Amino acid sequence: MSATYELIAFPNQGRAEICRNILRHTRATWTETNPKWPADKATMPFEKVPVLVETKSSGKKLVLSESQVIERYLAHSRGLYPKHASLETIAKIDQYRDQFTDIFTLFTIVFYGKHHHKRPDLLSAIQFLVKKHELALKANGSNGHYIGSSTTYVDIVAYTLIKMFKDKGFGERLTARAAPELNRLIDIIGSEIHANLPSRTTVSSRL
Ligand SMILES: N[C@@H](CCC(=O)N[C@@H](CS)C(=O)NCC(=O)O)C(=O)O
Repeated sequence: MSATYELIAFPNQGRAEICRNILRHTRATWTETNPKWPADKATMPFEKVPVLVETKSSGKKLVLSESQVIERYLAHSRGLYPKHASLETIAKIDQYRDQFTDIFTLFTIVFYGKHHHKRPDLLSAIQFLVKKHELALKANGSNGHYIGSSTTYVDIVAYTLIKMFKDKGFGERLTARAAPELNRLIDIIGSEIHANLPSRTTVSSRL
Protein backbone atom coordinates (compact mmCIF):
# COMPACT_ATOMS: atom_id res chain seq x y z
CA MET A 1 0.00 0.00 0.00
CA SER A 2 1.33 3.45 -0.82
CA ALA A 3 1.24 6.44 1.50
CA THR A 4 -2.01 8.15 2.43
CA TYR A 5 -2.42 11.81 3.28
CA GLU A 6 -4.45 14.12 5.49
CA LEU A 7 -4.42 17.76 4.43
CA ILE A 8 -5.41 20.11 7.24
CA ALA A 9 -6.47 23.42 5.73
CA PHE A 10 -9.08 26.13 5.72
CA PRO A 11 -11.79 25.26 3.18
CA ASN A 12 -11.19 28.28 0.93
CA GLN A 13 -9.00 28.28 -2.17
CA GLY A 14 -5.93 29.72 -0.50
CA ARG A 15 -2.44 28.45 0.18
CA ALA A 16 -3.57 24.82 0.18
CA GLU A 17 -5.11 24.76 -3.29
CA ILE A 18 -1.92 23.75 -5.12
CA CYS A 19 -1.45 20.87 -2.63
CA ARG A 20 -5.04 19.77 -3.30
CA ASN A 21 -4.46 19.82 -7.05
CA ILE A 22 -1.24 17.81 -6.73
CA LEU A 23 -3.13 15.21 -4.68
CA ARG A 24 -6.02 15.21 -7.17
CA HIS A 25 -3.80 15.04 -10.25
CA THR A 26 -1.70 12.17 -8.91
CA ARG A 27 -4.71 10.14 -7.72
CA ALA A 28 -3.50 10.13 -4.14
CA THR A 29 -5.57 8.63 -1.37
CA TRP A 30 -6.22 11.62 0.82
CA THR A 31 -8.65 13.31 3.11
CA GLU A 32 -9.09 16.93 4.03
CA THR A 33 -9.73 18.20 7.52
CA ASN A 34 -10.96 21.74 8.02
CA PRO A 35 -9.73 22.87 11.46
CA LYS A 36 -11.74 24.67 14.08
CA TRP A 37 -10.05 28.07 14.48
CA PRO A 38 -8.62 29.40 16.73
CA ALA A 39 -9.34 26.36 18.94
CA ASP A 40 -7.04 24.08 16.91
CA LYS A 41 -4.32 26.69 16.35
CA ALA A 42 -2.09 25.57 19.21
CA THR A 43 -2.25 21.95 18.02
CA MET A 44 -0.60 22.81 14.66
CA PRO A 45 3.21 22.50 14.64
CA PHE A 46 3.72 26.20 13.83
CA GLU A 47 0.19 27.34 14.73
CA LYS A 48 -0.76 27.81 11.05
CA VAL A 49 -2.27 25.79 8.24
CA PRO A 50 -1.92 24.10 5.81
CA VAL A 51 -0.41 21.04 7.47
CA LEU A 52 0.16 17.72 5.74
CA VAL A 53 0.09 14.44 7.64
CA GLU A 54 1.51 11.61 5.57
CA THR A 55 1.05 8.03 6.74
CA LYS A 56 3.55 5.74 5.07
CA SER A 57 2.80 2.11 4.28
CA SER A 58 4.89 1.19 7.35
CA GLY A 59 2.51 3.25 9.50
CA LYS A 60 5.17 5.91 10.12
CA LYS A 61 3.82 9.45 10.07
CA LEU A 62 5.34 12.64 8.72
CA VAL A 63 3.84 15.99 9.73
CA LEU A 64 4.81 18.96 7.56
CA SER A 65 4.06 22.69 7.61
CA GLU A 66 4.71 25.49 5.07
CA SER A 67 2.60 25.28 1.94
CA GLN A 68 5.48 25.44 -0.55
CA VAL A 69 7.45 22.79 1.33
CA ILE A 70 4.37 20.56 1.33
CA GLU A 71 3.91 21.18 -2.41
CA ARG A 72 7.50 20.25 -3.22
CA TYR A 73 7.48 17.22 -0.94
CA LEU A 74 4.32 15.96 -2.64
CA ALA A 75 5.62 16.84 -6.11
CA HIS A 76 8.84 14.89 -5.51
CA SER A 77 7.19 11.92 -3.90
CA ARG A 78 4.29 11.69 -6.39
CA GLY A 79 6.29 11.95 -9.59
CA LEU A 80 5.71 15.56 -10.62
CA TYR A 81 9.36 16.19 -11.38
CA PRO A 82 10.66 14.30 -14.44
CA LYS A 83 12.15 10.89 -13.62
CA HIS A 84 15.90 11.21 -12.97
CA ALA A 85 15.61 15.01 -13.31
CA SER A 86 18.93 16.83 -12.98
CA LEU A 87 19.42 19.45 -10.30
CA GLU A 88 19.28 22.02 -13.10
CA THR A 89 15.86 20.81 -14.27
CA ILE A 90 14.54 20.77 -10.70
CA ALA A 91 15.85 24.31 -10.20
CA LYS A 92 14.17 25.52 -13.43
CA ILE A 93 10.84 24.04 -12.36
CA ASP A 94 11.20 25.64 -8.91
CA GLN A 95 12.25 28.94 -10.46
CA TYR A 96 9.05 29.18 -12.52
CA ARG A 97 7.03 28.08 -9.48
CA ASP A 98 8.54 30.75 -7.23
CA GLN A 99 7.77 33.40 -9.84
CA PHE A 100 4.21 33.09 -8.55
CA THR A 101 5.08 33.60 -4.87
CA ASP A 102 5.09 37.40 -4.72
CA ILE A 103 2.05 37.62 -6.98
CA PHE A 104 0.11 35.22 -4.77
CA THR A 105 1.02 37.27 -1.69
CA LEU A 106 -0.24 40.42 -3.44
CA PHE A 107 -3.39 38.56 -4.49
CA THR A 108 -4.12 37.59 -0.87
CA ILE A 109 -3.65 41.22 0.19
CA VAL A 110 -6.02 42.53 -2.52
CA PHE A 111 -8.62 39.73 -2.50
CA TYR A 112 -8.73 38.37 1.05
CA GLY A 113 -7.37 41.53 2.73
CA LYS A 114 -9.68 43.72 0.60
CA HIS A 115 -6.93 46.26 -0.14
CA HIS A 116 -8.58 47.16 -3.43
CA HIS A 117 -6.29 50.13 -4.06
CA LYS A 118 -3.51 47.60 -4.73
CA ARG A 119 -5.44 45.97 -7.59
CA PRO A 120 -3.48 47.86 -10.30
CA ASP A 121 -0.20 46.57 -8.78
CA LEU A 122 -1.52 43.03 -8.94
CA LEU A 123 -2.68 43.43 -12.55
CA SER A 124 0.75 44.82 -13.56
CA ALA A 125 2.52 41.94 -11.82
CA ILE A 126 0.26 39.46 -13.62
CA GLN A 127 0.92 41.18 -16.95
CA PHE A 128 4.69 40.96 -16.42
CA LEU A 129 4.44 37.27 -15.51
CA VAL A 130 2.31 36.60 -18.58
CA LYS A 131 4.88 38.26 -20.85
CA LYS A 132 7.73 36.11 -19.52
CA HIS A 133 5.86 32.85 -19.04
CA GLU A 134 4.23 32.92 -22.48
CA LEU A 135 7.77 33.01 -23.91
CA ALA A 136 8.88 30.08 -21.74
CA LEU A 137 5.87 27.99 -22.73
CA LYS A 138 6.39 28.84 -26.40
CA ALA A 139 10.09 27.94 -26.17
CA ASN A 140 9.09 24.52 -24.80
CA GLY A 141 7.04 23.85 -27.95
CA SER A 142 3.61 25.30 -27.10
CA ASN A 143 2.55 21.94 -25.68
CA GLY A 144 0.90 23.24 -22.50
CA HIS A 145 3.92 22.36 -20.32
CA TYR A 146 6.80 24.42 -18.99
CA ILE A 147 9.35 21.60 -19.11
CA GLY A 148 9.38 18.56 -21.38
CA SER A 149 6.28 16.96 -22.77
CA SER A 150 4.39 15.89 -19.67
CA THR A 151 2.93 17.49 -16.58
CA THR A 152 5.28 18.70 -13.86
CA TYR A 153 4.81 20.50 -10.57
CA VAL A 154 5.04 23.98 -12.12
CA ASP A 155 2.24 23.17 -14.58
CA ILE A 156 -0.05 22.36 -11.62
CA VAL A 157 0.98 25.60 -9.92
CA ALA A 158 0.29 27.71 -13.03
CA TYR A 159 -3.04 25.94 -13.62
CA THR A 160 -4.13 26.51 -10.01
CA LEU A 161 -3.11 30.14 -9.66
CA ILE A 162 -3.95 31.46 -13.13
CA LYS A 163 -7.38 29.83 -12.86
CA MET A 164 -7.79 31.24 -9.34
CA PHE A 165 -6.96 34.78 -10.51
CA LYS A 166 -9.42 34.47 -13.40
CA ASP A 167 -12.18 32.93 -11.27
CA LYS A 168 -11.81 35.59 -8.56
CA GLY A 169 -12.10 38.53 -10.97
CA PHE A 170 -8.50 39.32 -11.89
CA GLY A 171 -8.54 37.92 -15.41
CA GLU A 172 -8.21 41.07 -17.54
CA ARG A 173 -4.64 40.25 -18.52
CA LEU A 174 -5.29 36.51 -18.73
CA THR A 175 -7.70 36.22 -21.66
CA ALA A 176 -7.10 33.58 -24.36
CA ARG A 177 -5.94 36.41 -26.61
CA ALA A 178 -3.53 37.94 -24.06
CA ALA A 179 -2.19 34.63 -22.73
CA PRO A 180 -2.77 31.84 -25.27
CA GLU A 181 -0.04 29.55 -23.92
CA LEU A 182 -1.23 29.77 -20.31
CA ASN A 183 -4.81 29.18 -21.42
CA ARG A 184 -3.74 26.08 -23.34
CA LEU A 185 -1.99 24.87 -20.18
CA ILE A 186 -5.16 25.44 -18.13
CA ASP A 187 -7.23 23.38 -20.59
CA ILE A 188 -4.74 20.50 -20.60
CA ILE A 189 -4.04 20.34 -16.86
CA GLY A 190 -7.72 20.93 -16.04
CA SER A 191 -8.80 17.97 -18.15
CA GLU A 192 -6.10 15.77 -16.59
CA ILE A 193 -7.19 16.74 -13.08
CA HIS A 194 -10.85 16.22 -13.80
CA ALA A 195 -10.15 12.84 -15.36
CA ASN A 196 -8.38 12.01 -12.11
CA LEU A 197 -10.91 13.43 -9.66
CA PRO A 198 -12.09 10.11 -8.16
CA SER A 199 -8.87 10.17 -6.14
CA ARG A 200 -10.54 12.46 -3.65
CA THR A 201 -11.97 10.54 -0.74
CA THR A 202 -13.62 12.57 2.01
CA VAL A 203 -13.61 16.02 3.53
CA SER A 204 -14.25 16.13 7.24
CA SER A 205 -14.85 19.24 9.19
CA ARG A 206 -14.21 20.14 12.78
CA LEU A 207 -15.92 23.51 12.22
N1 LIG B 1 4.18 30.56 5.24
C1 LIG B 1 3.03 29.81 5.62
C2 LIG B 1 1.91 30.76 5.92
C3 LIG B 1 0.71 30.01 6.50
C4 LIG B 1 -0.45 30.92 6.82
O1 LIG B 1 -0.33 32.16 6.96
N2 LIG B 1 -1.61 30.31 6.99
C5 LIG B 1 -2.81 31.02 7.34
C6 LIG B 1 -3.98 30.48 6.49
S1 LIG B 1 -3.69 30.64 4.78
C7 LIG B 1 -3.16 30.76 8.80
O2 LIG B 1 -2.89 29.69 9.33
N3 LIG B 1 -3.81 31.76 9.43
C8 LIG B 1 -4.34 31.62 10.74
C9 LIG B 1 -3.45 32.13 11.81
O3 LIG B 1 -2.33 32.62 11.53
O4 LIG B 1 -3.87 32.09 12.98
C10 LIG B 1 2.64 28.83 4.49
O5 LIG B 1 2.90 29.14 3.32
O6 LIG B 1 2.12 27.76 4.78
